[in-house]
Amino acid sequence: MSSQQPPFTNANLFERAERVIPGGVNSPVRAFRAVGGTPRFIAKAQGAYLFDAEGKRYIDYIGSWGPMILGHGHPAVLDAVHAAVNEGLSYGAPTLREIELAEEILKLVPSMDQVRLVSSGTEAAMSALRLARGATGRSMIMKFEGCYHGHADALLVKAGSGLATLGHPTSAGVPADVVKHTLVLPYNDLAQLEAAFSLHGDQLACVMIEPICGNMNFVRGSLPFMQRLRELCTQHGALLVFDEVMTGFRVALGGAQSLYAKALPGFAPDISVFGKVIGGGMPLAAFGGRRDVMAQLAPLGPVYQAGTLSGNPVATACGLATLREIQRPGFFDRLAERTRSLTTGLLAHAHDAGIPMVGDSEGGMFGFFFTSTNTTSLPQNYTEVMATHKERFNRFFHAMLDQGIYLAPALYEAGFVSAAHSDEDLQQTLAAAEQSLRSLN
Ligand code: KE4
Repeated sequence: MSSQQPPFTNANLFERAERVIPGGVNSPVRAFRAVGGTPRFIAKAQGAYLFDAEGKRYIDYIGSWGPMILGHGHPAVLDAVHAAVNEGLSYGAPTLREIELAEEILKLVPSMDQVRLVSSGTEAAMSALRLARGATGRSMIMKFEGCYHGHADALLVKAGSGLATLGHPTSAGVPADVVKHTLVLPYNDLAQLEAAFSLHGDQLACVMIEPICGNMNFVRGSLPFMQRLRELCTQHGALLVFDEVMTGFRVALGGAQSLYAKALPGFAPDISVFGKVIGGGMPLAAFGGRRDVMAQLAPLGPVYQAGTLSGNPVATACGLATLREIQRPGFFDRLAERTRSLTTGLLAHAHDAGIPMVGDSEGGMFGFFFTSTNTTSLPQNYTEVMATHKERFNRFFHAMLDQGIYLAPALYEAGFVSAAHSDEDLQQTLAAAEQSLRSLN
């Protein structure tokens, strides 16, 4: 009998997938290569849970890498999607719902006067980059090591050998010519920031940054760093682009920028990029900014950007329902409290097991690191993150997975709690963590 029939196992599905899909996955991190083992093929999801092809239940702390802030299958979201589906899947024409979603996003992100909807975070970041270059007439851009802004060529760059040299591609297929305008600096490094701006400031179209970097698991941009970055961008006429694809509507209702604005009155990026939560699990992302900058976009201005499914009526219904739900009174207070209690619980069990661990959380996003020493300080940049204890992380990951706890399968990825995670789910998670951490000794 061919393997096309049940009983499905994760192993036989992975083997079958690898025959027809490169690496058996449609996005590399899903292949578990960083942690080893067999990826779980998910058959369905509900609330805080995923169910794999073998029927095993997992408490889900990936949430589709961020979008599922309400949990899976929220009734208000499903109702909105079902209603939208019945009105048609795609029109390729403007709709009322795109206006409603844009108005909702702009209400929550006052730094933006206008926003354009697209279908993925990569597309949003790539478009924001082109917009910044078009609006300033400059080619050079700056990003930070450890930040990921999707897989547009110009952003797949690692640091050059120094400030004078520009970036090198991190991927085959990206010509050196494409990334020669990209400067890559260490995250949170004030001295290098100053030096780079003194060398290149007046040539910079923009600086793109993850304000809290979830692609280094969980690293905050320090206040002095962010404040100085804002000042230098303003001083040199470079646009500050906040990539909030992961942090937007996740770490706070107004995203990470609202946290920096609280601490630094008047702080605001010039362009913001969103994704994940604003689509509620469907392909939808966005970029927006000041009106004068957005006016550069076609059909108004010379910067071309387009998309067949941009503002798709079903995706916008999903996103709008999600954004409305997260605005309910107390939503973020409860989510932040749950996420914080999970993180502090993990740290407490690690301490009791004699395993060095540091961690942090903001809103519904958290991260933890197995440190190589008994340091209590959090990693501040990519080098420090990658120096954490990978082998311990991987053993912990699998020990938790075996107990039905589904964490991100890489030490540089963040974790996410949803509104559907109950106290019992957190208690079960911490009980599994206590057992898993003891097994690391
Ligand atoms: P997408 O093209 O994957 O929708 O978004 C790209 C992107 C842009 N900016 C930030 C800050 C992001 O985190 C992402 C995508 N995040 C990864 C997880 N680190 C998505 C998971 C994956 O690649 O499969």
